[in-house]
Amino acid sequence: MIAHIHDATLELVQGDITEQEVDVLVNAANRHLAGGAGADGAIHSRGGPAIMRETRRRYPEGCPTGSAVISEAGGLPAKYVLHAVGPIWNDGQEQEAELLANAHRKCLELAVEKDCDSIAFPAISTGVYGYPIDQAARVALKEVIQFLNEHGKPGLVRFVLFDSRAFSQFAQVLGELVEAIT
Ligand code: AR6
Repeated sequence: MIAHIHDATLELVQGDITEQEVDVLVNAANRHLAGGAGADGAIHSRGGPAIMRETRRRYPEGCPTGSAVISEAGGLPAKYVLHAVGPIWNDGQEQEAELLANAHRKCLELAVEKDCDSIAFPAISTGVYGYPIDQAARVALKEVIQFLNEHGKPGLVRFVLFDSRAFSQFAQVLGELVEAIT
């Protein structure tokens, strides 16, 4: 599914984040940048140890929730990996939406700062961190649409949804949001 926001393209695909040929891949990381399961496990396993070496050296304190840090992409088909730390879901009582939106915005800011024109996000926080997928989709897509409306770039923002349920939830929310703004 594709939507055009100004000159930029917002795209939803079902697939594996590590297979995306874009300038920047976003990782769903943890505050310690310690590696883990899910998208994080796949990125480190396919990207190789150079990624962890760089994050350990540059970010020994890790990364706060709601933010992101950048590293090289090792063997992945991208220039950079952005390690974004989404919130752990706690019934929506702990500023989860704000933190999730901030993590997306920080990734977009870093991509633009590095002159990267394409970026792929997984559905941050919706796996191990338990964020309900429909609510996460609304927060993530709204933030991206707002950023593209304000900045007109990156030229391609792709959400890579791992399974058909996540894809259909994102597609439904994107349909509603695009209808609301056109
Ligand atoms: N490509 C795209 N999406 C994926 C992939 C993949 N290869 N693998 C899983 N997903 P998660 P979180 C989906 O758990 O919830 C890690 O251990 C998955 O189905 O990767 O932010 C970190 O180290 C889900 O929809 O990230 C942290 O400790 C989405 O990616 C913690 O998990 C996010 O699931 C972060 O939890």
